[in-house]
Amino acid sequence: KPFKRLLLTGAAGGLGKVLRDRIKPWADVVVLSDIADMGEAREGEEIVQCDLADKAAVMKMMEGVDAVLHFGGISTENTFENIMQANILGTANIYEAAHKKGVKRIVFASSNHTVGFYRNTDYIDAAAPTRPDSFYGVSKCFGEQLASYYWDRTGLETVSLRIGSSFPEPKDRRMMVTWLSYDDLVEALRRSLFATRVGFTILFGMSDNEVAWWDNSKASHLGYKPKDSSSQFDANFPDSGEYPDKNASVTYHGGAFALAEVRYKD
Ligand code: NAI
Ligand code: 15L
Repeated sequence: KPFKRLLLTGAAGGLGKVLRDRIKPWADVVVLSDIADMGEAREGEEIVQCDLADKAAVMKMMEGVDAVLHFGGISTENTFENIMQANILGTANIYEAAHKKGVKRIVFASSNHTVGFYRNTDYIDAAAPTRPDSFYGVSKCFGEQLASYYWDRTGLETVSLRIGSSFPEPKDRRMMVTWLSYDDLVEALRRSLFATRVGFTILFGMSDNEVAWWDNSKASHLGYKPKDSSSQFDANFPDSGEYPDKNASVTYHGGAFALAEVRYKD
């Protein structure tokens, strides 16, 4: 198998549960990590339950690891304090430990909310300035900047996968544009882990949907070619034909995250 030890953080989460079995062919041992319970270790698995904000625990968990799929953290908007611990400090710990333990490559589960304040009339690529729509989005921008810094400073490579909406099916009209099927997610990870050189690369995680807001030409060296399309769900979300659309959540790439009422209040 290509890796001896592959670390997956966020293993108890929605995507972590999907990935748990599907990444097995890539490593002798998959190290599964989360702050939440992950059940029993199965064959070829090791389980480390810890808080990513705990630097010593992260350092220990990184021992002997070849590559990291960093999916752990808070995955929607929250207080800055909570985001700071899980996503900002947590990701900084992952990078420092990875560097210290000689990890070669990280795939960072970034998010479309790094650019959530672009509008549905904007078509952007990886060179577009970030426009985060939430503290959550800001924390993902921070993770991407760490990736850039560690690449330039230490040679640790990262693909920042700016995931759109990775669920079994699109749940609304916006997700017809942002949807990333699980099969395409796995393919994006496969390409990100096994492309010869990635340096610091940003890849938008979307399927081959009919409408796109994001241009992946700056990541063409990964050779990622999605196979699915949200068009199979067309009948579920007919276009209203109105402009501007009454459904304000389709105005911004980040959807409802960009709407004022989502602003997190203590
Ligand atoms: P999720 O919320 O289901 O999973 C995240 C996991 O991280 C949870 O199991 C949680 O217990 C764990 N976690 C939270 N704080 C932690 C801490 N301090 N220490 C250790 N573990 C901690 O989210 P989901 O949907 O599985 O997403 C996984 C990753 O992908 C997240 O980083 C999310 O931001 C990112 N992502 C997901 C998208 C999607 O469509 N599902 C879209 C864009 C990004
Ligand atoms: C994300 O970043 C979230 O983790 C996920 O729960 C969805 O909200 C997704 O983006 C999205 O924008 O649809």
